[in-house]
Parts: sequence; structure tokens; C-alpha cells
Amino acid sequence: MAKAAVVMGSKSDFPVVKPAVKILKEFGVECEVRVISAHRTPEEAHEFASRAKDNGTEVIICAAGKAAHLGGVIAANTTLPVIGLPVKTDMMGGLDSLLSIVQMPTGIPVATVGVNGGENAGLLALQILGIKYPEIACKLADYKSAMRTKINADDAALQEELKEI
Ligand code: RP5
Repeated sequence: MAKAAVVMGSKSDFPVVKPAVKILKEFGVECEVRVISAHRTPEEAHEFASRAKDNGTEVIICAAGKAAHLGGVIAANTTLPVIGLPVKTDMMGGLDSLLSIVQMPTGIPVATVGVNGGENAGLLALQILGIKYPEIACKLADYKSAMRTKINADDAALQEELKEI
């Protein structure tokens, strides 16, 4: 069974993280979900990242806000792919989180999704897992096909509405 980890810097990040956990579970992925802070629990962050691969984890999502260093600290201590999920903030709308996560130094990449992009973080993790697990790749193809059907239906409905203007 595919295994992902989803880590957040604070329990207050959970509403943003939830869509990632939900879609990973919908696709049948085992999901370890933790609160670990780069700044407030640095030892736990180091230990978690160092052991993740040996624990069977294959991809890690890290959500954090403000001076959002969690993804970088986790990525510094593992060779697993790390996906950064910036959390919206009151002060800068999440631009602070986004830049803190995405602007990594050469050598320690963190693949970063948009601010509050929980579902996209989950989908990116699934796409990474889909390289190894054909059943996940197959479900992703179905997911895309459902999106296409919906957008085509929206377009058809819009064309009807436009006739009445
Ligand atoms: C970050 O600080 C967390 O990821 C969270 O987004 C932000 C605020 O944390 P709390 O003050 O709500 O615990 O480390």
C-alpha cells in the first residue's frame, strides 16, 4: 500500500490540510498525519524526516504559515520528495508563507503548491505515487476525465445561457 505523510506546523493549519488528507485517503493511500513545528519542536522535525523513508513513507506534504520553514527543514533531512503547502495568513494573505516555502536554496527543493492549495498538494503527492502504483495512476486518469466532463457540461450550459442575452 502506498504511504504518504502530511505534516503541519500547527493544529491551526488543519482546515487547510484536510483536503489533502481526504483525497489521499479516497485514493486508498495510507496517510500519517502529524503536527510538527520546525521552530517549536525542532528535534521532532529532524527525527521525523530522518526516519520517514525507513518507516515506508514515500512522499511528504508539509503545511505551514508565516515564516514557514517546515518543508525546508524536512527536505533537508530526507531524500523523499517534499511538497510544500503554504497557509494563508492575516498579514500578507499567505505570500509570506509561499515565499518562505518556495525560495529554497539550490540542493534542497520543495515542490510548492498555491496558498491554501490542500487538494492540489494531495493530487501532486498522488501523481508522484502514481509512478510506482499503476492503480493510483489509473484513478488519477478517472479524476481528470470527470473534470473534463464537468467543464464540458458547464460550457454547454453557458452556450445555452448566452442565447438568451
Ligand atoms: C506556523 O505558524 C504554523 O504553520 C501556522 O500556520 C502559524 C501559526 O501557528 P499558531 O500560532 O496558530 O500555532 O508555524
